[in-house]
Amino acid sequence: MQISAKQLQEIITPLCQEQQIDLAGVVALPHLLPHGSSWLQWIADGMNGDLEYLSRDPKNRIDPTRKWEWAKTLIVFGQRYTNGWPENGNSTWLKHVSRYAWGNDYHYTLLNGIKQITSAVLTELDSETKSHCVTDTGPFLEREYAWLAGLGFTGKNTMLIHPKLGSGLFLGVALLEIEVTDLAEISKPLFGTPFPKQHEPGPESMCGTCTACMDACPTDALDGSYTMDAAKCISTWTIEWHGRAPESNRYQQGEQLFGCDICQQVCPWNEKAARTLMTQPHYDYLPNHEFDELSLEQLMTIDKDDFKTKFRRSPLWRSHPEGMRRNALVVAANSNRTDLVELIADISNNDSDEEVREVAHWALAQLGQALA
Ligand code: B12
Ligand code: SF4
Ligand code: SF4
Repeated sequence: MQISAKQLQEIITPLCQEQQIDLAGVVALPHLLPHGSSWLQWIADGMNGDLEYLSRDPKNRIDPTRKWEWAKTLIVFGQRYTNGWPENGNSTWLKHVSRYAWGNDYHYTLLNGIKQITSAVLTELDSETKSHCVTDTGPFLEREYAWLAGLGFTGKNTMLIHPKLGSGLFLGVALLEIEVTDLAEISKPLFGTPFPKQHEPGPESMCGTCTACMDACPTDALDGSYTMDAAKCISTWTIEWHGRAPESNRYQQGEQLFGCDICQQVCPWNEKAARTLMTQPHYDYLPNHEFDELSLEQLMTIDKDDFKTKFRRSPLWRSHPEGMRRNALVVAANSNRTDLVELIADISNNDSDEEVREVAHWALAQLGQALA
């Protein structure tokens, strides 16, 4: 089945508005990825920080038709979760948590939006062709497709940045068996604020001589190659490694409990977005004020059941209860919370998890030095 790009644009525009999705663009498959070899080299160099899922299917990530041989079109979607930085994270809780995790989990909100749009497109076309929707978790180089589809450029902080919306965007994709013709007749992207040229992919990057993100990164994870050493990233430590920051680097985590936004906070494109964007992002991403009263004491001792009740629908779910306890202990040590010494001593003896006990011992040693 075939459909023209203009027809798809007409169908998709009201659907994106309905789902509060800010950007959508199309890539015809198969498509050569200009940075595909750089991705393969990144994996070969072991820059993925033990994130095993990335090395499982590296070639599929540069050609989805290896796995979904019926796929003719990839639509990539972008959904804002912030109006740029600075954000008014005025509660203690919000100050310690990365902006993307203040509200509900985008793995539900954006994915649900993409599924609704895809199914409405197929219904409109009276088509029973195949489709597959995914956000984040599938083997897709989402940022590369987003750039190819005209949604933004790559920054030295490795983020996909839209010149007007900044980098506070989630991405997700839909594979369609439908072929989209006459792509050159529409301006990119298919939906949302155009960026900047028509027809051809925009510039790879618009960073120029700026190095603010590299200079600000506390762990030197960014080297200007538009990729990062994931083993050095605080997001990896606090989210993916479940609170296992390397002992000698724990001080670099500072007071960050979950994720890290430093390389986005300093980016001039995000400052510009914060000055100019007026509309709120999707309401699911507004701060969940139920968490405002949560204290470090509670997080250092949170058990499985309490963790499940509080964080089931939140991105923090990914840290696991033990990871949350470890992260909270590191924050307590790094913020000189000497008032918590007794509780931390108790954790160092009695927590059910050996690694939590080890981090508590470390935290006690740090706080002991602060007291001495
Ligand atoms: C693994 C992963 C991580 C890892 C590694 C991140 C990284 N930079 O590689 C860790 C855990 C550190 C991480 C952290 C975060 N992540 Co993450 N992460 C992913 C994931 C699952 C895969 C990314 C990946 O493949 N990395 C490998 C590198 C090599 O690929 P890449 O990042 O796509 O980079 C491209 C460029 O490097 C480019 N390239 C290569 N060479 C060159 C050369 C030039 C000149 C240029 C211009 C480009 C270029 O080509 C690459 C491939 O096309 C994606 C989802 C997905 N399926 O894509 C989300 C994703 C990238 N993460 C996302 C988010 C929100 C975050 C955090 C902000 C969360 C937080 N606050 O803690 C941080 C941001 C940290 C940062 N500066 O990247 C969003 C990013 C949205 C956006 N606007 O870019 C994504 C897309 C998830 C989503 N669906 O929304 N993440
Ligand atoms: S998220 Fe934080 S640690 Fe990771 S690259 Fe950016 S500034 Fe560095
Ligand atoms: S801070 Fe500067 S170098 Fe880094 S992504 Fe933003 S514009 Fe590019």
